[in-house]
Amino acid sequence: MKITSAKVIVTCPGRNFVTLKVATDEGLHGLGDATLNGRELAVASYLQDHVIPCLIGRDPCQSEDIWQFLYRGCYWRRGPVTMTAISAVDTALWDLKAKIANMPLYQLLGGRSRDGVMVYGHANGEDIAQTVDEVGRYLDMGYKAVRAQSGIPGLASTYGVGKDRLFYEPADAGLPAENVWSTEKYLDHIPLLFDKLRERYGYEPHLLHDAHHRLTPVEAARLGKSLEDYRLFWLEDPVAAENQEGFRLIRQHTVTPLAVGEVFNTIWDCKDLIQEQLIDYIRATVLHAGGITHLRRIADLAALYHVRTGCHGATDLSPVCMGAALHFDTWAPNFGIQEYMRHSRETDEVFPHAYRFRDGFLYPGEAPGHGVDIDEKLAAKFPYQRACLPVNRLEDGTMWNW
Ligand code: CS2
Ligand code: MG
Repeated sequence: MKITSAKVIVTCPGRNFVTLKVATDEGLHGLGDATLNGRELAVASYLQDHVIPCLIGRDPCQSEDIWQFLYRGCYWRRGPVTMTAISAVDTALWDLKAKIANMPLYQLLGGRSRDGVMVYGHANGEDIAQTVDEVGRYLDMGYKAVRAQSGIPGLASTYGVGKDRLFYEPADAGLPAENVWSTEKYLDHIPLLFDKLRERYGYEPHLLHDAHHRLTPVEAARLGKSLEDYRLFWLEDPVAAENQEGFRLIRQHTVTPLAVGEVFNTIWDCKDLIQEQLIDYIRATVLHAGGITHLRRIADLAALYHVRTGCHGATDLSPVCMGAALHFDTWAPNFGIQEYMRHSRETDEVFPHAYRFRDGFLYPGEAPGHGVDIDEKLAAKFPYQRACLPVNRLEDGTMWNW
């Protein structure tokens, strides 16, 4: 079998998605998500101009060798653009291989390790009262785990709080919107939110929170400590993870579990965090960390150190990524939880999929491959629209992490 063509499909059914479709001489095709929020066309160009020409004529079943060719064979390794492109190729090849085997992808990975994939939803509100109600809405839908994000008094906007309650979309402007941030206001507010949440819903639901890289290690340590009584499932991205020594300091001060890694591209980004047991959950994804081939290596390393998986699953990861992630999650022995931000109706229509939500769990379905396809005619009706993530400034104007 040979790869005869590969094409990049860019579509914007409410938000931009980049999809790679790899076809063979035997009439089968495989799909991979190649979406990098706010940098979509950079990946599309990397695929079109540099990667696809190298794929034509190769045996699609040699997914490992193709991965090594694109990673090891490339002098300029790693980085989000390159690794997203490699992920797309790898996901498409695993999809193809499972279709050739006529099996759902999880079977090729080692079969089912669990019945369903526990997911967490993203509840948000302008203030504590609204956020508490929104968490209730998710619990009513059957969710066992909910991430709670609330507006902060005195700040016009913050990460996680959108215009629409059920669909959170941060890339909402043609040029980056400028937000204003105050760590002091945030640190005073968040414990009050979780106090109210536990008061209303008790200790059974899993509650999570995303600090979105905005704290310094000592501030994160303080937040983790002040949330201990509310028993979070995890505190996500407490600090920007470039300087990973910071996690040692956080760890020395708090037993609140830590999750990190949605912006990681390779095992090298998390190797030390995992080996030193500085985190509890690794959030790397099929989409941004080298596809199924590489994410498996990360998960296997993590398993040795009691670190579980908690893949990123925001709306900017397409249903193609979600489908592949659910097969990975169904297999991974050290699976922890899967993020699930719902896609809009238009997105779900462009990407018909086999996965289904029921009572707080997602199920990948039994279709051969990862079970997600693309309706190209419909996709063509939604042309690309430039959209950027916001940036953050402190109250005095200093640039900060968004
Ligand atoms: C996030 C995302 O879902 C998450 O945990 O941190 O909302 C993130 O901001 C976006 O995926 C950025 O593209
Ligand atoms: Mg996050």
